[in-house]
Amino acid sequence: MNTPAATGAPPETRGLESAFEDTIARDQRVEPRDWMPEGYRKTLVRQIAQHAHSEIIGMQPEGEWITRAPSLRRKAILFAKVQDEAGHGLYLYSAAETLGADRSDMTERLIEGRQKYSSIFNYPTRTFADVGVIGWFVDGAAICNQVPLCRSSYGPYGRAMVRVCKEESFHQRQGYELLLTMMRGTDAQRAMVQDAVNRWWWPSLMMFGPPDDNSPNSARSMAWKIKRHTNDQLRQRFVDMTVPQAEKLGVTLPDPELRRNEERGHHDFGSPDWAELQRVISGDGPCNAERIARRRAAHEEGAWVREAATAHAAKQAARTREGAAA
Ligand code: FAQ
Repeated sequence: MNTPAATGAPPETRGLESAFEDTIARDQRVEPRDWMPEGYRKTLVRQIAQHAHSEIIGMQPEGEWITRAPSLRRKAILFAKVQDEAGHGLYLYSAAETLGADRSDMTERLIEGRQKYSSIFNYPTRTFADVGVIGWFVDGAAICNQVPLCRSSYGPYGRAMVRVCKEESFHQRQGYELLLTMMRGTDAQRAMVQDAVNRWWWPSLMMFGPPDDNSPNSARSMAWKIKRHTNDQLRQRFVDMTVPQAEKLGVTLPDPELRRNEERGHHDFGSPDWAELQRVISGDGPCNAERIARRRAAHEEGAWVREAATAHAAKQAARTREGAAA
């Protein structure tokens, strides 16, 4: 890591900067009250805002199936999962607010395409098997990515991740259990599961971000211990974890290059289409326009709720002030 002098910090912040670096070096937590370099704050706001937006936009692909879930049990489970995602978004927006970000500003930036959300939520959910595969792959990838984030150097982010990961674990299991049930069903159901696996496998690998040699933020974020592993390390972990689960389920992962490499103690696998990831990130995926239009409409339709809540909070505050003055 750069020393304060090397970063060109002005003399008045040098003591603060070395205290910050000391906190990072000793694996302790940086808290909102602590001094932090502007780059650290900006990196966190970028990542946490993107993470929060992903949870909120991520409600859409599965949310579409709530009214069409095949039984009351499946409907209740899916409802609970989608509600959890709203909750995750809210914890994460709150964590970003501890860094001075403003929630309505973040929402504006999302709607205007100035802040990102995960590429994975720009793919369509064609059948109910997609709901199971999202739980298995997408929540499974989220767990791989987020368990290390529980040790992220920024306190509010790491703490939010602890609860989020517990809930993601339930989400992953409900998806896998749904797929096990479908695989015990008819040939048509088994074909539906395989088709969903084929469509979601590569986009799920892309969730971990570009390869390490093309990941501009990784080195800095790892030096600050915001990220604990590189994109490729986490992708590998996900593949290793998922292959035996696919075997147990009885589906084929759509990668002819996928095989166990005993020497490395890992699975070798093919390369995702990185040009596709770039297209989807830059707004040209199958459902980008639809997802943002839906989010924009929900935001506009919710304006009256925000206005009413603000007026109510102002009234309560005035009453408290009057009570204190009496
Ligand atoms: N999609 O230099 P890097 C979930 C951007 S939550 C879109 O490698 P970094 C739960 C990246 O932002 C899923 N953009 O960046 C759920 C950067 O652009 P920027 C979300 C991507 O930050 C389940 C640029 O590319 N999880 O699934 C993607 O070091 C089911 C260069 O990339 C998180 O956000 C992508 N896939 O590493 C919900 C976890 N990949 O910002 C509902 C926290 C990269 O400079 C249903 N985030 N980009 O303009 C992270 O761990 C990191 O931010 C990475 C990217 C790993 C996503």
